[in-house]
Amino acid sequence: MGYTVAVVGATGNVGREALDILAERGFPADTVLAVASRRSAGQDAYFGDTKLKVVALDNVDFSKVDIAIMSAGGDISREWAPKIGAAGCVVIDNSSAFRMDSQVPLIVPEVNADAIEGFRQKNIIANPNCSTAQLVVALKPLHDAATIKRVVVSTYQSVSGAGKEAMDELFSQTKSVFSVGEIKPEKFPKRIAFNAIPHIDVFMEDGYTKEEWKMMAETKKILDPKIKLTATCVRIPVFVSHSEAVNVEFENPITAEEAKGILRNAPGCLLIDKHEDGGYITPHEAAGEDATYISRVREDATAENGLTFWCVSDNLRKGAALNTVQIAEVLVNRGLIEPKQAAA
Ligand code: 11C
Repeated sequence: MGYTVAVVGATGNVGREALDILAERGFPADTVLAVASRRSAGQDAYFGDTKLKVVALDNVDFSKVDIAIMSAGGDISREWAPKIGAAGCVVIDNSSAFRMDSQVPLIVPEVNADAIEGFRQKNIIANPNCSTAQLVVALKPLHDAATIKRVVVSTYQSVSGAGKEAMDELFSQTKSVFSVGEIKPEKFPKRIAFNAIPHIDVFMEDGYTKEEWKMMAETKKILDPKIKLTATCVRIPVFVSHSEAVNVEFENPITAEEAKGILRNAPGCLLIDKHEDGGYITPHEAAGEDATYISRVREDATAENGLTFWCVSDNLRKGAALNTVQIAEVLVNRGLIEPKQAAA
């Protein structure tokens, strides 16, 4: 007997990707529900080749559902995740609503799968921000080898992180540049076509943006609270995949060759690093893929034990939907939940 899984936010970028990935990886589900707002109810969604009718969130009896993967935004999660959890369904939440809650584990399976045990407190597990997920996958094996003291990261983030309308805005602005049409930013604070915007999410009091703050706070919670991290997050005109330029200072010596050897064998990482034209990964090539790609690993001569590298991953997959499905797999593979239908 398999599990009953609900994907909440099934019509959004991440929800559609989650349905695809559940099917691709053969998740042991007997029943998959595509769930969204009342406005989207009745639309079609696809679980592999199976067509599903989207059902409205308030019509689902979550006491009969084993796992709910939620990607419907922070407001919906804040309202619904506690209710769904209280109904006995484990919520894997992709929003930022519960990430810093001490009773909610924040999980990247390659990094801190053992922390998942804490989910029983609220029946909620949080999925990190996309730019954090790929970063910690790359940092974890290096931290184990030489202990990270400080990280300086600059991101180059795709527009899909901001949703479907943001992707449409890049598309229409790009066409408008060549057809003399007026360019009016709507979703983004400035024109995104042929531009770079150093502003993602809201500003905080100290001048950082919330996206930058999330990278710092989530890395501490997932990997190690002692790691110091400063980030500059930038939106660029790319549809899918976030890129990051990462500079790391370690407690102990580590050479670029040692780091490459470690990253070559690290879970979730794929090292593509040749010192020749095209011997590195770009966002275009990472889109649709599961790995966190690492390129351009080199020693930083300006720091005592410093390394610099380039890291790229599909923000809708490892940064969101894939990570939520991997968390669901940890629950199942470790026998932490049983299908309710079997219990009935
Ligand atoms: C972006 N990283 O690229 C954001 C999207 O906290 O889950 C994800 C926001 C979050 O705009």
